[in-house]
Amino acid sequence: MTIFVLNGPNLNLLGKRQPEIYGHETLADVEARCTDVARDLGLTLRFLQSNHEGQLVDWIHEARDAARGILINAGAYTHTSVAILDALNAFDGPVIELHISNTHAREGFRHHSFLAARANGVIAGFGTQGYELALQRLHRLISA
Ligand code: CA2
Repeated sequence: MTIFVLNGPNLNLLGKRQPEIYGHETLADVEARCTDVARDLGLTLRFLQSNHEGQLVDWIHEARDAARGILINAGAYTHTSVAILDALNAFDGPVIELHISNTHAREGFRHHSFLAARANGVIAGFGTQGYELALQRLHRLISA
């Protein structure tokens, strides 16, 4: 049961800038915690990050044959990318959209998500703990 965990632009800087918004954990810390949770749930993870929209689209295409579910923090592409929405629409399994911060408590341009219409659920504002919650939900959805 493989899950793709996709992280979009600038998330490679997690833990290195703006800790008041995104916390102190690095993306490597998040990956380590996700790997522990996944092991307990019997999931296999591919944990990926790119600053490039097309790379994220390519990984979503790859997930069509290689993954049962997708957890995606598309970063700022959440608010701009019809291409990522189209790619997710071509994926058959469950998709959870995740944001570390509560995007609804931030600037107006972060309130709209192009991806939310495709997502089975959206997690926002739970910090990096949201990744664990999303994995638990994906596990439930693909085990049902
Ligand atoms: O809250 C989230 O997870 C976001 O997806 C993060 C994106 C932002 O554009 C979304 O509106 C909400 C930004 C990721 C930038 O990550 C950084 C982390 C540390 C330092 C600088 C940027």
